[in-house]
Amino acid sequence: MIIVLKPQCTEPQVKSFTESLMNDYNVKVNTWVGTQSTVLGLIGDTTSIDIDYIAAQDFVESVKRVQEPYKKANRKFHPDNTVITLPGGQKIGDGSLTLMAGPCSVECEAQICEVAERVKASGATFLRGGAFKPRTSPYAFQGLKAEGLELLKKAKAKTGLPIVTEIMSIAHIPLFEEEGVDIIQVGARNMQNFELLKALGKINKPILLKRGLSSTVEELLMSAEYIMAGGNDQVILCERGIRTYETYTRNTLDISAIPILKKLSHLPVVVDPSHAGGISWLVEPLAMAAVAAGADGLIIEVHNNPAKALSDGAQSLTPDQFDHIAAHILRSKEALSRLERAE
Ligand SMILES: [Mn+2]
Repeated sequence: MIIVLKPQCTEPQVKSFTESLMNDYNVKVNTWVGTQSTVLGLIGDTTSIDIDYIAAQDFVESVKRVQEPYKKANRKFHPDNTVITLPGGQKIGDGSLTLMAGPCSVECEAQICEVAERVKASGATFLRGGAFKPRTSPYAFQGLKAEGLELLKKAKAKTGLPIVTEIMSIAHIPLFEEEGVDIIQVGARNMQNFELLKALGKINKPILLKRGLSSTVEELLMSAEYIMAGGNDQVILCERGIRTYETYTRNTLDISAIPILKKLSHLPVVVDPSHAGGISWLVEPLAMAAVAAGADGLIIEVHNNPAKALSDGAQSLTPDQFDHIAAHILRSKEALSRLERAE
C-alpha cells in the first residue's frame, strides 16, 4: 500500500502516523521524504487495513493498494489450482470439464428424475435444480422449497448424481445439510449477502458462488474471501453474465472474467451460459467460448419440456439438445487438452 501525504504534513505527524500503522497493522513502513510531499510504502499483510480510514485522515493526499485485498482466494499465496473432491470422488478443477445440468426449478418427481437420467447419459456429472427460487416477482413460482430438496434427493438416489442447489437464507443451512445437498449454490442476488457467506464459511461443503449481476471480479473474489475466512476453502466461482446496456441477451457473458479469475485466484471457475444468454440457442456457442477461455465446468439448464417450464423455459435445452451440445463440448475440451499436452 502506498500512502502519499499532503505537503503541509509536519514531521511529528508523519512520525506518529507511521508508528500507529506499524503498531495497529503489524506492517513495516518505508518513508520517502520528497521536496513536495512524503510517501509511505507499507510492507506486509495490508488486507485488514481499511483504505477509506487512511484516505479520511486530513494529512493524506492519496492512498493506493498494490496488493489485492483478498488473501485466501489469491493465487499469489496458493499457486496450485484448488481441486474440489466430493465424497463420491467427483472432482472439480482437476483439469477435466465438469458438466452440471438440470432444470431451473424442481417441479415434480417425474420431471427431476427424467431430466437427471437423461443428462447423466449425456455426460453430466452433477444435477442442478432449484428448490428455493429467487424470483424477480413475488407472484412468480417460488420453488417447491423443502419438497424440492426431497425430490432432488430421490433423483440422486436413482442416478448417483451429486446435487447442486441454491440457498437463500441462513435459516435453511441445517435443512440443506440434512438433505445431503452436495454443493450449495449462492445465487447472483445473494453474492454480497455477507451474513449468509459468513455462515457458509462455517460448514464443510463446497459452495458454488455466482457473480452478482453488477459485481466486479474483485467483489466476487472478496465474497469468496468471506466464505474462506470462516474456514471453508471449498469455493467454486461462477461467471453467469453481468448487466450491460445490451438488451438482446438476458445478461452479457463476461468471457474475460474466466482467464482473469484463473490468474488472480486458484479457485475453480464454472460458467453458466444459460442465465448469461437467456436464450437456448446461445447456450452452445457461449459454452464453447467458456471452455476455450479455460473454464473448469459448465452449469446448464435442461428441462424435459421447456415450453411448460415453471421458470426459465426460454433458455432451457431439451434433453436431446443437451445430449448433442454436451458431446460437442466434451469433444472440444478433449481437443484443447490434446493441444495443451502437445505444446
Ligand atoms: Mn434459472
